Amino acid sequence: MDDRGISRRALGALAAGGAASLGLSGCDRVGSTEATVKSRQFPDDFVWGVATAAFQTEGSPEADGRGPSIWDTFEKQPGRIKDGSNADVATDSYRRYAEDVDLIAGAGLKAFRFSIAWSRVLPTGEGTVNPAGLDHYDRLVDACLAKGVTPYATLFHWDLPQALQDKGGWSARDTAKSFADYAAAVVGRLGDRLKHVITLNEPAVHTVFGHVLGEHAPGLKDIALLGPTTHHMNLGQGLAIQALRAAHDDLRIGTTLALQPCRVAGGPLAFWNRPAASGLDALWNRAWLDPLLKGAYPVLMADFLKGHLRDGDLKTIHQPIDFLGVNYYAPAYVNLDLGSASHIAPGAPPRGAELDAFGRQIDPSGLVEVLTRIRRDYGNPPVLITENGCSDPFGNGPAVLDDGFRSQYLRRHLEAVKSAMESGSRIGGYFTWTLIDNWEWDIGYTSKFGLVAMDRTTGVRRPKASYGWFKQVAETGTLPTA
Ligand code: IFM
Repeated sequence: MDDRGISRRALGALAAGGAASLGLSGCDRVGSTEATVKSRQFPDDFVWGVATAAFQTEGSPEADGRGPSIWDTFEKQPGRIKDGSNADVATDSYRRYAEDVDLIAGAGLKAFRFSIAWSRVLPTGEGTVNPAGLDHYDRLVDACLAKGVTPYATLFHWDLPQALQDKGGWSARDTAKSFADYAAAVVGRLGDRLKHVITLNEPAVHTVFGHVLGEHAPGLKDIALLGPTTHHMNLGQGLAIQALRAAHDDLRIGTTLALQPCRVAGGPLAFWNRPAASGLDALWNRAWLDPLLKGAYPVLMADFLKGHLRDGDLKTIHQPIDFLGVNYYAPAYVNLDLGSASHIAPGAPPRGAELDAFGRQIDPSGLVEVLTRIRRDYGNPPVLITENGCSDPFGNGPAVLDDGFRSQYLRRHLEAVKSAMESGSRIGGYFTWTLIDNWEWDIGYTSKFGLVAMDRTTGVRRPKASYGWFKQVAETGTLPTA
């Protein structure tokens, strides 16, 4: 660490730790992770939905003039994807979207969060719009509306057009402007029916895993990219919100952040870990929340951002939003490591912690912590839980159809949501991740997060027990006790 916050070398050590470094701890023991609720009844207008993403589900990479994205490039590079798979078919949802919408409506869900593939709309990311690519989303939006399902479209869920990456991707300032143009093209065609738009999905994950750790596309490992990538995604979001509102004044616009409490790892010298935890919190949570909701970057980001901020940028980024999307899976724990050059090191989960298939701690209290912070420190904006869910045990085996563990995971996190609501948080909905077992980025098909299993040979979908469980919750608005 240096006196201006996390140093470039400091983040380099996180890179060395890999993915696990961002979510694990060395806490001594686990405290209670449960949230308590006064009532198990959600409001009538609470939105129940599922979330998906284009690259993880659509397949049909060459259909109707789609251009390649950075994930098409990345998945073909040897050794990048754990099981050597690609997303050429995924859940085949480009062709089977109507079946997906039927499954959503069949579960009594009233909302579908999907993402739009930028390179279907603009094959090179900019320039001439490809109407055939937009036709797909036109059909999808209409299919949702016909079934009483409200579409929520995410504009960027990590699949940047490769042609833009060739010009520097998000580390280039021009990409922010291209993103706003793309946003305008989407609502220019769909905005008469698509009223809920989410600008970015988990930009911290895309920045850190894609540009610093090299584990996601575009596969870069360069700490110098952290500042420009963060800033240009924030700037692009601000410009996109302006463009969206200029096109249609009745849109409900939000963004989706992967928020994690950055807890100080335990042990006898726990207090030493505080600066490291603050550093991670700055680049993972506050680098996105603060400029959007407060109009300023955290001081700890100053070193990274040097030379990239221009006059007026923060004003552009500080746009009013209609909701903040929160994706929550687990807390992070951080160690200070005097033995490493950076002084920052990953911990391990607390002893005795309950872990999901990712090795992430199952801790609903972390969601309460995140929601409490948004309420107390950020003016209590309206919130949607835009992702939460868990995977079957990893591997290539069949999906677990009798997935009581998933219903329990959802129930416990919904208790956290309800508990925060009872404390005053303005939470309007909950989207579980995800509908159908899909392609999980660098680990391919080895994880299964769906309420529905899919036979990858035939494409046939088969609801799991959790599908029926979630249906009952959505239809009654009542959370069972078990
Ligand atoms: O599959 C991902 C999704 O794309 C973004 N949020 C986390 C999910 C599960 O890891």
